[in-house]
Amino acid sequence: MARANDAVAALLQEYADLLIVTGGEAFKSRVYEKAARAVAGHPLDVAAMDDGGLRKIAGVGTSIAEKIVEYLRTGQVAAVDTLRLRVPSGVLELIRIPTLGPKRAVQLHDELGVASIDELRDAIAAGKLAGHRGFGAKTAENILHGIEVLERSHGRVLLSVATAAAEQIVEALRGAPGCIRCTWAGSLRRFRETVGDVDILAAATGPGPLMDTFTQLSMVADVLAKGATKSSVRLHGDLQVDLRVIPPAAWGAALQYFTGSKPHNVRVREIAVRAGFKLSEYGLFRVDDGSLVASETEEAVYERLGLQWVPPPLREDRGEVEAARNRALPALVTAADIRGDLHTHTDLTDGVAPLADMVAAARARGYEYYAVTDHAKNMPMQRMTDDKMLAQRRTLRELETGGGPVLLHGTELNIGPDGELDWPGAFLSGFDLCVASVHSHFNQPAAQLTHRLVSACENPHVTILGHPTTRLIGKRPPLDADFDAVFAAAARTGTILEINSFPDRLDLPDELILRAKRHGVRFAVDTDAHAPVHLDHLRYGIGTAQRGWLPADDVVNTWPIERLRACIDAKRTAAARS
Ligand code: DGT
Ligand code: CA
Ligand code: CA
Ligand code: ZN
Repeated sequence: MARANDAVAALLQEYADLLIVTGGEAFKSRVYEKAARAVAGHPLDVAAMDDGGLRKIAGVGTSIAEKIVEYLRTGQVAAVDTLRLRVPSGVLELIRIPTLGPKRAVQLHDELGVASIDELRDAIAAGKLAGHRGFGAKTAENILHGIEVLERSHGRVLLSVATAAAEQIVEALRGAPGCIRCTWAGSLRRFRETVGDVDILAAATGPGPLMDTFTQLSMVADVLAKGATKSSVRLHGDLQVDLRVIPPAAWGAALQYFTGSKPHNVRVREIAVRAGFKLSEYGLFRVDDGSLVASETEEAVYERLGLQWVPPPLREDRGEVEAARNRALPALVTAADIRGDLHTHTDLTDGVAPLADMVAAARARGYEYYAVTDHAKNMPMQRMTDDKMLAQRRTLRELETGGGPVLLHGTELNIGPDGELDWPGAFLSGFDLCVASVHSHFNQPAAQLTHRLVSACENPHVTILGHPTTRLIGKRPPLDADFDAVFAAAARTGTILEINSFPDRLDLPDELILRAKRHGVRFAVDTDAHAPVHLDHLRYGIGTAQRGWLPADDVVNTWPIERLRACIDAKRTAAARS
């Protein structure tokens, strides 16, 4: 929303899907898909670029640039609209199922007459898919999974999308006359992976000008309600935003109330009631004489209840209130603790920026170290070879002599269907570190998936297990593996678990971080950046780590480089001894 890139990328991806559905050339579809990825990862806002600038983006030629310009000018693209009209509306609905894909959506429509998600669910239940080419029992199950994922995500948006919108709105409101403070609360402040609606809170002397500014923002599609203390709008792209304006003296109490979560607030209110208080969005009051006890800051509200201030990511009723009462809340890891990134890509594989640009971006962030981990050779699409990898290593060493972060040469290995990796130990030992991830065969039986992940942990050269569940929020469910067994193997072998910061991954998710922590595992908060702008996604990974109650010491990329290297070497030598 702050950048037009995401909307443009979504449109290009839709066009790629529509080309397949309407029987267009697969080649052309792939061109649009590639351009969609490049636009999403481009450092500059496409809304601020002219035709010439657009055509400099990798994979964007004349006709794609024209479509982007048309979209930015008019909000639509005639070619996309034309294709949409050629596709039955039922098929358009089916394409949205993440595990189905455009080709099979058409097949279902043409061969079975399925024209909606409900009809598809009925057809599967009646066993009608059986016997149709490409639709085995496993496929049907997989489609049902996809429908479930789609319906669960209904109406919720990714944390990154909500954050971008909230930042823009808060900036506008802070400039409005009479605004004293403004920030966001709700699930967004708690860093939940998806957000139902954005809750903005402002303290002002008079709410009028804020409500006017808010409802007149150019990103607003509809004003749902406009009042003296509360207004609600729907943005282009469907996200709902609520604004509450409160008197400055109530700031702390209101922020506490509207940050939630509801279960956390229930716990806190119970404590208030037992102590003879009443807690509302206006303040903490004594029940006997109605006098105000605290309201100006959140800290004061928690303090008067005998509690430590609770960081918002912890406010989920997972034991944080008890811990706050015992002064036992963890000192959570913050972005300022991070010394380097351990999982990033370049245009040698599917990144969109050259090595030198990625390194320059890492240097600009002030990182002490930075690992480049392009995809390994068993992923055919990436066209990786031993020679290319070794050549990249030489370039990396040359870049390092220019100052800046210590550069680590790594790779992202593919954990094969039987747990095998891309290269033998002799070649792997040449890397400073290796990330290993599952990129294929997601639907194997649980025991086999567990075996694959455990085997990867047991390889002495595997430093980090990348995006361990492989879920894509709203698109692909997590692997059906026995994660407690995987975490136990990671702890036993000294394998680090990734917290991937990419907004549609956030993998490991918070609940699995909590489980893994009980096994005594260490974590790495990485961005998996495919472009310089992606290094900024770190904040979402940090928020997720905080929701998993992690202190800095549990996160290896807060450590000095010597300690990190010693940890990597320790795993390799322990394996060599045994
Ligand atoms: P979301 O929007 O579904 O991602 O989740 P939240 O947590 O942002 O929920 P939302 O927007 O309904 O409400 C924001 C916060 O306001 C919520 O976390 C707690 C507070 N809140 C809203 N309504 C109530 C209520 O009826 N009772 C209490 N105790 N708190 C409420
Ligand atoms: Ca909300
Ligand atoms: Ca709300
Ligand atoms: Zn990966």
